[in-house]
Amino acid sequence: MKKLTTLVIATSNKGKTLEIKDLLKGFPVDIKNLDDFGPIPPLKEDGNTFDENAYQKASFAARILGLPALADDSGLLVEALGGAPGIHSARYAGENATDEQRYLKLLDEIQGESNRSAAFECVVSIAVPTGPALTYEARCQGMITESPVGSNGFGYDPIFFYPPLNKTFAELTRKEKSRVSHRGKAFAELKDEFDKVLIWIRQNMPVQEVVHG
Ligand code: ITT
Repeated sequence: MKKLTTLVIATSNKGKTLEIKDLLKGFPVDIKNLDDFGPIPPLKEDGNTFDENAYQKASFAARILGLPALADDSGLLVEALGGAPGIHSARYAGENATDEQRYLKLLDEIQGESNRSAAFECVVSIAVPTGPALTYEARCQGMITESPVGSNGFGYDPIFFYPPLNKTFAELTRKEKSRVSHRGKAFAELKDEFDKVLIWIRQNMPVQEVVHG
């Protein structure tokens, strides 16, 4: 039987993990979570761009685990807030805040604002332990609602209205969201060239030393 390439999903966000697993369903990779490896140090994430953060998370996990790793750095850019929370989306309401606390804070910040334009951005990085990485990125344009609507999805989904479907992301099924979302679009590019990605991973993985005892 052909051995599958292992790919570690380097995220501790449960909502993201569910979407990524669905997006990669049927592709010839053996998907592992960080939980499959017991405790590892927290992923470092102190870059100035989504790109830098996605690469930091993927390469850190790849180096520590000795396996190819995929990380996703994403966030919400609100026009009326000059692009905030952007790369600070996860920590917008403090370190241990809940998704609800984050989106309520955002609604509070833009209360009364007529410009509700916003975009989700997503950068996906696939890294190998030796350093090189592949990058995919995409955006999804929408509007911030006046109040939360819907209970699907995660993060800022209840306040992100997607005009083409006349619904918030939290009113869409996972499949519907992935068809149009920032993450769905970034993964569509990745999946389009998945054969090449697998070859790239195999060529860039360090050769394992076989020790005969
Ligand atoms: P990892 O770094 O462990 O992957 P994280 O939650 O810290 O998880 P990010 O640094 O990428 O992830 O922060 C993204 C923030 O934006 C976080 O608050 C998410 O909940 C939110 N977010 C990302 N993608 C989203 C989506 O598709 N829908 C709604 N909110 C999203």
